[in-house]
Amino acid sequence: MRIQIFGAGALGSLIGYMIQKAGYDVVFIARGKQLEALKRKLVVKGLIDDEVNVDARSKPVDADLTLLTVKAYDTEFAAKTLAKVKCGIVCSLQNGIGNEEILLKYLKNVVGGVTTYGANIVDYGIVEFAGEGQTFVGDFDGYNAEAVAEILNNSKIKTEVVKDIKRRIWLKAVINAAINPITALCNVRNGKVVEVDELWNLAFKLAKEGENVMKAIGFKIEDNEVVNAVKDVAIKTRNNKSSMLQDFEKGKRTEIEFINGAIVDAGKKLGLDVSINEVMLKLVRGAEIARGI
Ligand code: KPL
Repeated sequence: MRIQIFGAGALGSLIGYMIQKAGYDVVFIARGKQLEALKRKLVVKGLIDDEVNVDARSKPVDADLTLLTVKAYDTEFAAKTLAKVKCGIVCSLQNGIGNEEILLKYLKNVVGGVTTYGANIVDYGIVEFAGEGQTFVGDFDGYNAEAVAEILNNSKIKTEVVKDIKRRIWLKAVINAAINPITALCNVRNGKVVEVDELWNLAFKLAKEGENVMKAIGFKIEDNEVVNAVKDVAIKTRNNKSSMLQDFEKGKRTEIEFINGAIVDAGKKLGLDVSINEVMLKLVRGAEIARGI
């Protein structure tokens, strides 16, 4: 069985490593300096210390399962590229809202996923395994989530099949919307979002706006579930630099439009107040545009 990782960055490389270690045939799709480094070897640090040779390529191949780990703004390009090969089941393990819907425009057998695995790129070809997380998958098109979960669980990536994957994708995005832009704009690690009153006040409002949008869409949300989840994630990942802060530091484009931007779009359509999310969207996107990104 051949498994392809489309977007072998931090998370993709770590997941690919674990699947390869479990004995599957894995192909890593990457580009630029990351691809060149992976062609030499993949180094894993942190919770695991290891180095392996991997099959790294620039273009996708025929596979039984494709795990998609590209940034949300690359999903459309990835989907079009994958449509040219027999990419098998396609499971998104990305951040942000709307990835699966984009995939469905071009591909069949789409599985949605969310993961809280912690992975950071130390340097090209070197990934830090920062924290073991939980992974949830659920079907969007067809009935393949069980097969995906089996492969991931066989690879020691703890995965559960759920019926409410859309809700979980939204919840993760709302949590990211409350933590990531604050950490990026203030240049702080996740813990500061709860430790500094001024920042928590803002995160709380961001979470409440996201919660209102989720409720209006029809997702089942307990009172304070979102706010408590934001607090919990910020505390558990207190020493992490959020993905948005890491992108910001590297001068790379962030996923703000697929996180706060998606909440703003949905909230406005529903006639809800999403003004704080909109401020975050404009500040982060504005900073990117000002830097020519
Ligand atoms: O998902 C994350 C991210 O950085 O994108 C959190 C959970 C905030 C961890 O850093």
